[in-house]
Amino acid sequence: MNENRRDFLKKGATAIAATPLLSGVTASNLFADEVKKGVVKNGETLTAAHWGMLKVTTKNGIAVKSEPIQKTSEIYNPLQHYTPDMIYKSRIKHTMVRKSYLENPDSPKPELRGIDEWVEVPYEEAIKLVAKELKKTRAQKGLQSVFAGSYGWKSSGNVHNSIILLHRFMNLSGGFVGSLGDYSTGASQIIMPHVVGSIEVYEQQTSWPVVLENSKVVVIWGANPLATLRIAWTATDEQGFKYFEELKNKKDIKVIVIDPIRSETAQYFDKAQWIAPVPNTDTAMMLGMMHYLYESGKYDKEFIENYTYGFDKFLPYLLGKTDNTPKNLEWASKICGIDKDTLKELADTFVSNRTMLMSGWGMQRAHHGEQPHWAMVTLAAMIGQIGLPGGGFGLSYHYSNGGAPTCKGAVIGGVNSASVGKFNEKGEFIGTDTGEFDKHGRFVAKAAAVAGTGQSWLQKATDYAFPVARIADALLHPGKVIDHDGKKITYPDIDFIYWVGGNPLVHHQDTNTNLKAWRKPRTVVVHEAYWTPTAKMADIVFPVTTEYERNDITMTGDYSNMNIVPMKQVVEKYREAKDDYQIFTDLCKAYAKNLVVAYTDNGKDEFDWIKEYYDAAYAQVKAIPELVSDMKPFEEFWNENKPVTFASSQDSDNWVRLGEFREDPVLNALGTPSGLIEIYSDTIEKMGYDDCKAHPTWFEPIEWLGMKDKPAKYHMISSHPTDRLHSQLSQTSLREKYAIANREPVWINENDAKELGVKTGDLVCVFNARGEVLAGAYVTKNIKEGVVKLAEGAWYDGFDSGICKNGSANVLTIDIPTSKLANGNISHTALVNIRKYQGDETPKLTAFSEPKFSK
Ligand SMILES: Nc1nc2c(c(=O)[nH]1)N[C@H]1C(S)=C(S)[C@@H](COP(=O)(O)OP(=O)(O)OC[C@H]3O[C@@H](n4cnc5c(=O)[nH]c(N)nc54)[C@H](O)[C@@H]3O)O[C@H]1N2
Ligand SMILES: Nc1nc2c(c(=O)[nH]1)N[C@H]1C(S)=C(S)[C@@H](COP(=O)(O)OP(=O)(O)OC[C@H]3O[C@@H](n4cnc5c(=O)[nH]c(N)nc54)[C@H](O)[C@@H]3O)O[C@H]1N2
Ligand SMILES: [Mo]
Repeated sequence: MNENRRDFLKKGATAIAATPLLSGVTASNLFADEVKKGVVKNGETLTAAHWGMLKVTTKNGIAVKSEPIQKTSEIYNPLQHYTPDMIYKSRIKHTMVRKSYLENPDSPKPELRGIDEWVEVPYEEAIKLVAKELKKTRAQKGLQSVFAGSYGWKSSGNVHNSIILLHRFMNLSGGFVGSLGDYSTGASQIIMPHVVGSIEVYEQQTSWPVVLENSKVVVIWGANPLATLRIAWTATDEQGFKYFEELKNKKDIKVIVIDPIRSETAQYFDKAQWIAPVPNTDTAMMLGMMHYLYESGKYDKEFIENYTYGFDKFLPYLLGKTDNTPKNLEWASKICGIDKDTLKELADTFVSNRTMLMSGWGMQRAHHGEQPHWAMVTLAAMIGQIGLPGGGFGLSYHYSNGGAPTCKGAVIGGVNSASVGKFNEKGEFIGTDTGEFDKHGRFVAKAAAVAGTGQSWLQKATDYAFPVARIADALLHPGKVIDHDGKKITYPDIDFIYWVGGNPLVHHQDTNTNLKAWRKPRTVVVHEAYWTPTAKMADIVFPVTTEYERNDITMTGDYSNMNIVPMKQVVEKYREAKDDYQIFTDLCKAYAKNLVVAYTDNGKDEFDWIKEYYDAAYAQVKAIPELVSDMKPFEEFWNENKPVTFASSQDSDNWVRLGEFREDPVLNALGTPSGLIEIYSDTIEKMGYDDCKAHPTWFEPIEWLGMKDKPAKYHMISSHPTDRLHSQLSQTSLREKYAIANREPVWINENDAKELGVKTGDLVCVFNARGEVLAGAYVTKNIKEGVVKLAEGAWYDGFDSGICKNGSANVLTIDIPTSKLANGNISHTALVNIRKYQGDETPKLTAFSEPKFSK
């Protein structure tokens, strides 16, 4: 999985984490006896999840209650209250193997995946089976046939990081094919480096205190922070909520929300102006404003002159010299559906007030998703406030507490993915490119191997890594050559999939095509805690512990890096569930002699790792006097049941994104070829792509409301779910609060609903040429006419009938790339039809039930 996603944090983390791993301290002397290890049978235990620092109450060893440990704002986060359900509902109880696979792994009837019966097998037998079949695949088909990119949101915790643990196992045991980029910002993270020299989407934002003091207008453009800030990649500290609450209380800042949906955020800012464009037309809307600013001479000529490159080469397009179509307000208005006076007024408001354009990522998860953020940066450049306090653009205020000032403190390291193993002719593990056994038989990894969790895991398979959202295409079309950001990539021939910490049968677009793709390889292995659709589509499933059944450590933030939290085991391990770390440790033992020594770094258990990361951070705090904190020695920290909290510095409170560039664009040049903001990119021009030109361009999406001969009537937006993290928390009783007709709700505009004869509470079919789902109608005026919303992440429930009974949005989405440049997914580009469900009997929901077991 893409690790530069979390780069801002990792730069520090890897540097610190690297040191102790080299130090040759033995596992046994790392551990102090006084640490309290057992679970508290009756009482409160501190842990953390993506959705915050949690206090979980146990009674007689059973988790009964879960609450946040602190309150940073009045904004309620329901996700924090369902830990008991996460421990006890829809769990996988035993190690299971699909019947046909068990009968004959060489001819396992992959077409029966998802429909076949399951057989319970002893854990040790399954371990041997996986080791054997993995070795077989590598021997027969090469390492390029083993895919372990394994994208997903897993759980918090720096030790039990299932995906890195998988990469570590796959690397040390011989190598694998990984993936590039992520689903979140597939388009932006590739285009932004060409435009501003950095990925922007995971970078620290102009600090909130600066925004609150200086901005006069805040535009929340295609973002829903009241929902998306309920979680963070590490664990949220809810600083984002605190600042959005302060924004609401600031009477002198005007808030504008631009979104086809009047989201929870738009509703929270009840005085905000709500502008609802036709989905996927923001680029046209922005071009219209740019045209107006240019023609009226109101744009900042000096900024364009001094800080940008290629405006002159973009102008002929803007003015219509190249295509006879001036991108004026009339033109824009026809496409985006906002009248031209409103567009003009918006542009005037932006240039005449200190304006912060805060954008989410929804609009770049669309066909030609490279364009809206490029257009936004260009618009911001014309407004001329980039690098000024409270002005410009920000692409991460809605995510993981972006803009919360970074604290001055130490950073906790994490387990790394090591590098590719080597074996002797007897098949014994003898070391890696960067690590070897010393004369005492201890494995010593050198700096290169442990320096970060970056792309080192691709070493041998680099030629075969492909953009993450091309997975189904790659499975279906081995050998196909695709374009990607100026390079050519050849798909590998995948015959073995190993997935942990993600739910690809739910997260990937066009489920019916995806199902076909997943029925191609010979072997699919999955570690899951729950019977998710991905677990149901596997051949071998190992039940894993949840984060509440093991010990770990995490930071919070992610930008703030505010706390270090002990994640303490809340309850005993559920049934046969084992930690991912345990399973990989056992696989190492079964796979090759000595492999386990390298894998466990000479026998470390979870506490050895936790203490090692903590101690490294502690040493840093002690060595650098400015890093003041209440950090204590590990044993005290662990036993105390409290987080360590760091404070921000004045520097980070006052930080302005691109401020240094504005001060001196020569000395602080951007990482673009010109060193300036590139409105025109010669690099992209040279690629010669027809679907991504050298400047921001309006392209018609493959499906949208303004197209001729629409294949379906409504534009479906599959937003991130407010009451889940993707598919996580689906099976909890929180679902009862939002499900309609016991299905995922679909938002329908009241006028559309009238025409359809549908009212709130009705069971409806949402369908198009790609598939069909059942959903519960929610009729509202909080969505633009012609647009419907079906949040992503509902567990797919269509193995038996082909129709998803649980409203999984991706049954309806399109699996093509944003463009040849970025190959991002286009989740938010899809037209659908709706009709009221007509059958006599309501199909029974089986999304959360166990699959068929063989007697
Ligand atoms: N239509 C549509 N589709 C989308 C999107 C969209 O906007 N619209 N958004 C996309 C985006 S941005 C993303 S990031 C993806 C998210 O897609 P995913 O990250 O795949 O979604 P999650 O539901 O978080 O899946 C994580 C899984 O890991 C499991 N898990 C948790 N902890 C552990 C562990 O310790 N070990 C193991 N082995 N497993 C564990 C959980 O039970 C869960 O099933 O979805 C993408 N899909
Ligand atoms: N509660 C919760 N929080 C989450 C997640 C979750 O699953 N649950 N997922 C996390 C992850 S992995 C990610 S990547 C982020 C995702 O963060 P985002 O990508 O920002 O989230 P989305 O919900 O996809 O889209 C945000 C808003 O964009 C709007 N939108 C969609 N298309 C368009 C368009 O064409 N134009 C305009 N103007 N607006 C549009 C949607 O209506 C929505 O309100 O959220 C993170 N936070
Ligand atoms: Mo994401």
